[in-house]
Amino acid sequence: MRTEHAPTIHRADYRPLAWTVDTVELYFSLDAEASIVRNTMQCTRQGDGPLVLLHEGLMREDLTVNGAPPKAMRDEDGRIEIDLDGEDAVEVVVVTRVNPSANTELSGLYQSAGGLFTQCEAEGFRRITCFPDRPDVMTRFTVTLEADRRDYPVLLSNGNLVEQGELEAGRHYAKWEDPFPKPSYLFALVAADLVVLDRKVTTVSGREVLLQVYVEAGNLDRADHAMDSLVNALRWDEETFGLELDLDRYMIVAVGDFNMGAMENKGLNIFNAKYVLAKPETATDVDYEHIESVVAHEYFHNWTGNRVTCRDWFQLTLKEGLTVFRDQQFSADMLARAGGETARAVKRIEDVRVLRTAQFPEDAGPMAHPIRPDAYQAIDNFYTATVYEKGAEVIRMLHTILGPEGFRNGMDLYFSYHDGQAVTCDDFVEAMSEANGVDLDQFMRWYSQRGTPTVHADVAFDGEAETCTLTLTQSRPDKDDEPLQIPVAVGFINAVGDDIPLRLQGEAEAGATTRVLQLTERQQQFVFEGLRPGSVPSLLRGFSAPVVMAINESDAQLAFRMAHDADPFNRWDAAQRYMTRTLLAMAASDAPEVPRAFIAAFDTVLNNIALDPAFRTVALTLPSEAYLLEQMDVADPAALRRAMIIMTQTLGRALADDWLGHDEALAVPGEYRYHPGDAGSRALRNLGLRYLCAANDHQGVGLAELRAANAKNMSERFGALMALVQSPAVEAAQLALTAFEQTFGGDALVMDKWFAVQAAAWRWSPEQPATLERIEALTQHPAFSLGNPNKIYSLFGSFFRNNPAEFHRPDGAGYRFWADRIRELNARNPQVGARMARMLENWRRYTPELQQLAREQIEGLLKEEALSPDVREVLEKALG
Ligand code: B3K
Ligand code: ZN
Repeated sequence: MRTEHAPTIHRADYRPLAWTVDTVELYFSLDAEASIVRNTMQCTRQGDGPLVLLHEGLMREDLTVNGAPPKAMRDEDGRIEIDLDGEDAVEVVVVTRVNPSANTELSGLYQSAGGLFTQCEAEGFRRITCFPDRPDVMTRFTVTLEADRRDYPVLLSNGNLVEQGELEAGRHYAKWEDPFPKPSYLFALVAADLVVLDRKVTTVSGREVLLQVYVEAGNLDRADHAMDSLVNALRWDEETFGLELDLDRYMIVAVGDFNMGAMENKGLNIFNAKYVLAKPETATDVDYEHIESVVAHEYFHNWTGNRVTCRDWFQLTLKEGLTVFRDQQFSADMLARAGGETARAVKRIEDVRVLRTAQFPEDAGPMAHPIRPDAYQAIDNFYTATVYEKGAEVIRMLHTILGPEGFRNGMDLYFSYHDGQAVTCDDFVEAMSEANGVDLDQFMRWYSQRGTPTVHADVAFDGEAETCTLTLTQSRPDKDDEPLQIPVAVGFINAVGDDIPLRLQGEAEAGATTRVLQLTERQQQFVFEGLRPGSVPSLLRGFSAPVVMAINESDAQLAFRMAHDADPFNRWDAAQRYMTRTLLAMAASDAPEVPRAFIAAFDTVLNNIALDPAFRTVALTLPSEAYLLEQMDVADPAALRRAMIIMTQTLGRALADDWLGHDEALAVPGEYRYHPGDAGSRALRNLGLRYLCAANDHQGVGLAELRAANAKNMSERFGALMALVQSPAVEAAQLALTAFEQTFGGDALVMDKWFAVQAAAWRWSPEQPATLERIEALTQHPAFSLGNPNKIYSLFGSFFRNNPAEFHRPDGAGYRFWADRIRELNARNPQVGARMARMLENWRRYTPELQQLAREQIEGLLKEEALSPDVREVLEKALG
């Protein structure tokens, strides 16, 4: 492991390399303990300076230039520089030895369940061989894999299989050629004992291509949904963007141990098994939805990321923000196709919920950075919600500003200019600008601003003239003198709840009911004609920009919009605002109570059967605690938790008959199918069980017990289990957990859920054991393993992230537990360790007592000598 102090890398320091690699031939003699990698590179000069090769933790056995040891070579801090004065082209050969079984970081070549896999983004390739391991070096790869046939019957790499055969001593080989030049981060290999699901499809231009999903033996019955998702993604990209699959063969491989979700390696995507495997008995509706979107995301990278890649890692959002936007649009289209426009709106709501829960706090904390950062120490720390989710919102604003056609024209121009290149975010925005003849210089500020901007709205009616002046004022936390271009979608609702056609001053007649205003100055006024006082504004419809919209609204106005806003996103948002203010007031009160008017507004939505169950579910789900804590002046997890408990119990008790009635009415008959309509019904029933069980309602608990034991699909089974665990019905919960464990103990992915639900458990009464004690015991469970990232995320991640009141315990035990886990993970898997380290980065937001306890732990960790750069960067920034 690297333990030195990592230097800070600055975006402004980017320089092209003097040498590039045109072709590389890799020969892997694979073995779990000692794999030999022979790397032959044809390098050519493209500027002045030495040839640079990067490496990390490698045993180097040989290095030659044109067949001889290099004459002038320096090798320091993982960087080899070879002076080659007078040369313009050389052949460099490097031989290295790597031990996949000892690779606990899961970066580079590593072992999982007896198979060998790679993960190279961002800088894992240098852990396999010495190479100019940067995205701006694009190379044609030929790869030969040689391994024992019995242990590793399947040998895969990028591109097309050109040769395979038997060798002596039970070994065999396969040779792969990737016709497209690519950066080293997209290299991949797999050598494992796997089974495969094949499907052939014909692309839009009439080429037949082979799609494959590789899984462990016994999991073939869980691969269909991933395959269907892949086919849908392929079609969607053809139809929406005119982008076709460029290879004859496209493979997805599921692996049990993986640091993140999945990886878009050219033609050979490697996936966390969690985002591949699904069947009704083991996967929930949410799992199905995630699989569809992650499969699509990686597939879409083939054009946005692989064919056109990033010049340097600062440009990460060029591929990630754009590809998240594309996968969001794809999922929305898929959902709408099956479930209508509400399903599309629910998807948008879910995406914004993620943004507000994960990205807003990040943007207000010590790791805040622009979607294109200016500096980093460990690039792996910058695969963030900001780069991904806020990055996607920035692309969405372009889509809104330019319209779908203008956006498509911009994409076409982008590919026509940059196919096969490694480029920057400026190149992308310039293509959008040129294709549309629109100046986007001001828009470009979104790439360098950090912190969530706020737009204040003030509405003034002139009753006599029947005009309404909407004054919008923007402020940004970093630089207030450089206003952003912010598209603000607005509507107005009349007294009976209908949307009003809008006429802006100067327009001859009224037009659409939702208008997108372009806010480009610090303050701007927009005058609407023909609007009566009392019309209710509905602002930032569809969440048209990643900002906080601040407007004074009474509870009554929020309740009105909850019931009538024609924009489903804003209807949901009105509910969120009402819930947020109510919960915060309760958290601040000595005798918290849920106001009656609130219950009535909630009741109205619950019983409005004209609304899809999926929509009612999101509208009636309380905001996440992470989001709520962010809204408190001083984050007080204990006070908030008390309010949350009273709120859930009250809504369960006061509306028990309604919940029970809907539960019965919404039962989904027949075989399980993944369909937004069915999923919505199941979700509303699950939500009902949560409120009922929280209130310890007899009938509700009984229903949950039955369903946890007998439901035919995991959505209902797990929904019921969660309702029991998240309730004062301690005994029923324990019985259900034990039964669940007996049924699914051998299924790693299902057990991840079992760990997660316990880690997130609230304490409903002082008699209940503390969640932390439970977690400590669970670390000894045979299904738990520190080497498996999914287990870390399930047990520890869920606790740190989703259970603030138990994590931020007043005695500091949660923080001590956190620090011990960081110590262990830092040594074993720094990427995962750094992610866990980030869970306490916003410690300054908490009460003074908690701050003191958190600071002690962070300072204690920073005294450790062997901190990885990843973990160190996070902790140092946290301490400021
Ligand atoms: N590009 C990968 C993420 C790699 C993370 C490296 N620490 C997955 C994705 O965004 O598609
Ligand atoms: Zn991605």
